[in-house]
Order: sequence, then C-alpha cells, then structure tokens
Amino acid sequence: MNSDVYQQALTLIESAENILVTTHTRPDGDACGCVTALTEVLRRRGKTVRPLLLSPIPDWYAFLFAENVPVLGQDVQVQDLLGGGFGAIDLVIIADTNSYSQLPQFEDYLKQSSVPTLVIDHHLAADALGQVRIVDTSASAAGLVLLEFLTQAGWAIPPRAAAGLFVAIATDTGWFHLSNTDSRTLHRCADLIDMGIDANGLYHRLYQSFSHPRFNLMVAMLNTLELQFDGRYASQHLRRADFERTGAAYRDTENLINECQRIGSVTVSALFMELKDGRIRCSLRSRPDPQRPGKEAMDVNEIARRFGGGGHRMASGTYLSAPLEHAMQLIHDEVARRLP
Ligand SMILES: [Mn+2]
Repeated sequence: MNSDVYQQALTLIESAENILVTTHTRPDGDACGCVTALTEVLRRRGKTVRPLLLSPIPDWYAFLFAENVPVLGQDVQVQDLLGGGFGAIDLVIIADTNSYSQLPQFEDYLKQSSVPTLVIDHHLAADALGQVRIVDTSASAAGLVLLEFLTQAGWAIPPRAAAGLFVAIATDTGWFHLSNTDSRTLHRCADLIDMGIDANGLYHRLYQSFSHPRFNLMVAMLNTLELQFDGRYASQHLRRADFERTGAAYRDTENLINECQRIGSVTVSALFMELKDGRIRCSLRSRPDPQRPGKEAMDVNEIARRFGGGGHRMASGTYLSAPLEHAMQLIHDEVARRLP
C-alpha cells in the first residue's frame, strides 16, 4: 500500500475527535470484525468512537462487540446523524465496502454531509467513495487491510480488536480454505495468534453454534437443491414460509450457500431468498472447474452487476424485483450463457 495514502489516513484520524465507524448492510464477519477493531483501537487512542450498523447484526457476531451497536433506520435516523442527535461526527470510517448500493440510508447522510470519509476496503473501486481510500483488492479481507494499516501506524491492538480482525480475515477466507488464502493472510493471522487470540474458541462460536431454527432453515434450503448442467450449477431457494415455519431470521442465511459446494461437480451456485418486501435476494458463488485446469472461475460478479448488484468475481449478490420463479430463470439464463 502506498505510504502517501497511509499518511493521509493517519492525518484524518489524528485530527478527528469524534469518529463514526460503519460498514455495509447485511454485515458479515469481515464487516463486524473491522467495526469492532476500529472502535476498540481508536478508543484506546483517546477518540470518541460511535459504531453504527446499517442492518441488524447476526446473533453469532454479537460477542465481538463490547456494546449493543445501534442500527440506522431502527435506533438512529439519518436526521439524527445530520442534526447532531447521534453526537458530534468529524470523521466517518467505512470498512469493507466502497459502494453506495451497500450503504442504504447512510448514502443519504454521506451525500448531505461535509464530514470527511475514510474507506478501508478490499473490493474493486465502485463509487470512488471517500476523501481517502485504503483499498487493496489483492487483500483477502478488509480486516487484513486494516490490520496492516494499524501495524504500520504502530497502534496498540487490544484483545477484542485482535479477535475482531482474526474473525474478519478467517470468515472472508472460509476459515483459510478459499482461494484467497495466501501466505500474507496466514502471516498476519499468525501475528494475531501471537497476540493471544483463541482461534479454536472463535471457530466454535462461529461454526458450531447454530440455533435450532437456523439449522432447520438450512435443512429447508438443502431440500430445494436442484443441480443443472451436468451438476455444475446448483440452485437453491428459501421462501418467506420457510422463515416463518422455522422461526429463523433472514440474517440466518449467511454462508448457507456454501453448503452445496460439498458436491464435487458444482462450480456455480445460487441461493434465492424471498424478502418481506417481495424482492428476491440472490447470492452467487463460483469456483474453478477441476475438469478445466488453469481456467478461471465464472465471473458471477458480472452477473450480479447486470441486475444492479455486485461483490467479487467468485462471491457476489444482487436483488431482483421479480417473483421467485422468474428470478431463478433470469439467473439460470445468465449462468447458461457463461458455462463452457
Ligand atoms: Mn470483506
């Protein structure tokens, strides 16, 4: 990372007293880990830090935070941010996204406010959001970008921040099995283990602590599995009735899409979820085809972008304003066009 950007980021942070820290809607482990790490580290630096989430945090990440983090649109309104009702704000830090579409409502605040914004991210530049951007698309997680910045700054990383950073990196790499797991990732995580984090304890809390409703939701999803194109495309869905019957929440769907990748033939997968507002949330995953060595995985980000969404080449998602069956057909057709 070029040191000019680090220097600009340091200057922004050092000259701020009141810092709002946020991340993308539907916060995942990387998002939550970055928010808790920034909050803890900057408080230790004497800053007043106000973490804010844009949608409710999944239950299994709540332990990362020392407090109940307010949610925009629920506990706090855009007017509070603009009018001082949320307290003074002289710097905004956004982690793990740089696109307005991932910042519902907060986008309105950003566009109406003159407060400087620092972005710490690993996604392809989308909206050139923020005065200063520490964006490294070669990093496996925003948590890795943040950890390297904090290390470079020489700032103390308290235990809760170290745990947050480890969870950020570990979850974005599928606990170190996805193709973004490089030696840089493992070296930095070794540093965190040296700081005393309990990797095994964190794994148990995150992956072996399903609620019964969430487990039942996974079973419902698995029962909808359809394999197409010689087993290369896996499609699954969840209807509103599945959520109602199991008592699971929408946020309980995180990572469930990855289950079908246990099937060896699957190279592309989609999970469709019916939302309360009638839209369909579609998550997409891809991976290289073992039958075609040397060939890249399908670019599912390109598919998501066609429908106004986005993410990464091998993990992306979008919203579709169509009935479930129609949404499934739209994505099916895009997948079909791209399969060799
Ligand atoms: Mn991430």
